[in-house]
Amino acid sequence: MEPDIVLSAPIAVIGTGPAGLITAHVLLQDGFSNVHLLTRDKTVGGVWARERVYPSLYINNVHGEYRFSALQMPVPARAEETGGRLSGYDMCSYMETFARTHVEDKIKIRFQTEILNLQRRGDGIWVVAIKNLISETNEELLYSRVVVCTGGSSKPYIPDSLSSSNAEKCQFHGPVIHFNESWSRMTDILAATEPIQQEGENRSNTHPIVVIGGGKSAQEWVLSPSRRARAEPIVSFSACTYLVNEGRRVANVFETVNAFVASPKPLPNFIRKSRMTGICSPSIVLRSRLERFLHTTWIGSKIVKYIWDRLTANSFATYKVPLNSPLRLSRSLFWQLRGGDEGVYRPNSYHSFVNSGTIEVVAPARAVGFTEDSVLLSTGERLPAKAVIVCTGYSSSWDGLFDSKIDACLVSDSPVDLKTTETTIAEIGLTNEPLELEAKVNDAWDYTTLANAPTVDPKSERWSNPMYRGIVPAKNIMKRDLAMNGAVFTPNCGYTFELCAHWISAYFRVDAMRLPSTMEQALVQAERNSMWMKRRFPGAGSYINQSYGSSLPYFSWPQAMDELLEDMYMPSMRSGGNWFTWPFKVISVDELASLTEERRAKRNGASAM
Ligand SMILES: Cc1cc2nc3c(=O)[nH]c(=O)nc-3n(C[C@H](O)[C@H](O)[C@H](O)COP(=O)(O)OP(=O)(O)OC[C@H]3O[C@@H](n4cnc5c(N)ncnc54)[C@H](O)[C@@H]3O)c2cc1C
Ligand SMILES: *[C@@H]1O[C@H](CO)[C@@H](O)[C@H](O)[C@H]1NC(C)=O
Ligand SMILES: *[C@@H]1O[C@H](CO)[C@@H](O)[C@H](O)[C@H]1NC(C)=O
Ligand SMILES: CC(=O)N[C@H]1CO[C@H](CO)[C@@H](O)[C@@H]1O
Repeated sequence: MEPDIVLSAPIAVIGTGPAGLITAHVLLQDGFSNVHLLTRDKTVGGVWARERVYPSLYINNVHGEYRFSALQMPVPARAEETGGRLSGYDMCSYMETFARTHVEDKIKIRFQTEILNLQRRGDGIWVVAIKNLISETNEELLYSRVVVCTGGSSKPYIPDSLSSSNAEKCQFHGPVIHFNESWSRMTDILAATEPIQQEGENRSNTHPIVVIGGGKSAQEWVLSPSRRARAEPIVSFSACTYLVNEGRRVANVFETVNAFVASPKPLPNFIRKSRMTGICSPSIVLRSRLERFLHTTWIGSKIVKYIWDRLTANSFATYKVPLNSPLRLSRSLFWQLRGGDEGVYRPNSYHSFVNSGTIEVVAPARAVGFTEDSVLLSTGERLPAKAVIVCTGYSSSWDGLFDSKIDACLVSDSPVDLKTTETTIAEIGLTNEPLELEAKVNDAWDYTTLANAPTVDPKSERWSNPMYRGIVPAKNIMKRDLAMNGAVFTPNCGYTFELCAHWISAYFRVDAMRLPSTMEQALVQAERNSMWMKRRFPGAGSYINQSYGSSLPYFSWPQAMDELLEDMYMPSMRSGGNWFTWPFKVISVDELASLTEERRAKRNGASAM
């Protein structure tokens, strides 16, 4: 195709979270002239949108880790004490500014537009069925290409037994709310419960708000209602007086809790922001001699184990977590995908409140249902409750997007014949079924650091993720008309989403790239990555969904990012350093600032030849 035809063809970018915003920005920078950015929200930011963030939300990242190269982020308040920890509001303001100055200066975002369904017609055109949430009408839009940036935390998952309809059946009349609505429905929650009248009052006389789940959302939430927070100065709750003054009794139920990292002082940048953690985590390819030493020799594995054990011990020590504390009901940091980063000690954090008994913990236990006035536990116990917050995670936001269940909602004179619609999902191969290609994958990954993996139910390992690099459905790779951004799971979303956006743009532009040359090769690579994910993070399939875990480099994200750069024939290892200093060099997203230019130069150089 002629370059100007490629560049002027309409592209839909779905979602205005960080991934959608940076994808639109990079495509526009790259010369695509017909980019449409759609979201069902009223404002930009996704998880960090103004309609979602709430006062006590602090994120796992510190200043500099979660931003894009085109815009600096102001240093957050009290950075010295907190190590630069970012709040939900910091993220929100940043995303709003980025959208205003780097996206909305070129295109108009279409808000309150829910995507119901994506289907590819026989002629290759994407038919995007949308619902206009203002006029309550349905419509179809046509695009040549689609980038799905709908996020990992936009479709709440609630097991049937804990749903509000089941609660009603069981005559439990208090509010039962998924975490995603906990802030917007705060008044209901508060109305259902009485505050503790004074310090030292016998708490067991009031029924608590029961928070179900041991993940980050559960923890963050229970922070706000605790009256203790009021007195503590380190993290500012000034915007939170509303909540804090409403001190409620809170009980948290979980089977296992997230592992966490904390240290008495903020970690220095040469550890926190360098390749250090990445090197100490085995990755799908061991790219350096140092990594091969650490992960394939006996002595290397001892060093790696020592480092992770120290980090864990140091974190427990920082919070003085007693040996019998439920906070120790976590998988080790090394094997865990959902570690929380607490940074430094905070007297008013979840962990402090559990230690002091301000937050009651019921664990290990699983909530399995309701009675009139309590939550039913797997242990047979009944936990009295007035209101319930269900923090059971999210399912894939791609579920249902590509299937034909929505056909009934389409406008009746739809030009799309139904037979075509049913085949989109099959055509792009976005299933969860193992591909049975194991025999074609040669890697055994007999790393010494992967010995003694935790055992998991083999049934839970019957899944596969047929995405190439976590970005493109492998089966669709030759078509170059569909990609996803936001599903490569790393602790540095800013860097990852920006680089994935470049990869997608290069892929759409048909730039010279290192790509599989056949669909079959792409499928084998996708299966290889699925096998690796199961090996590296056993059991992950039971809670990681496609839209936030299509690929799981996690700690080894710098290596995965280098691979993406090399896919575009761009220089990798951009943090530099010599043979001795490279592991300690700080990785900054500024390394990507000139990538559009570099890619343009390469493209022009190549076509001049
Ligand atoms: C409580 C909480 C804490 C977190 N903490 C951290 C952290 O500390 N560090 C970190 O890196 N990450 C954290 N995350 C993960 C967070 O999801 C990512 O940081 C980031 O927001 C993902 O960006 P995204 O653009 O992929 O998706 P999102 O931010 O989820 O944005 C998705 C966008 O897609 C839109 N959308 C979805 N479906 C449709 C549809 N059908 N039609 C139209 N629009 C649609 C949404 O409206 C939204 O605009 C946290 C998430 C939660 C919920
Ligand atoms: C929470 O999820 C439900 C179900 O998907 C959705 O209808 C609702 O709008 C979400 N709320 C927020 C605040 O995102
Ligand atoms: C608190 O109340 C419970 C039940 O009403 C009672 O069993 C318990 O002894 C009381 N505790 C204190 C410290 O008064
Ligand atoms: C691979 C997959 O789909 N995993 C999970 C997605 O999320 C739900 C709820 O957390 C799980 O039940 C799925 O197994």
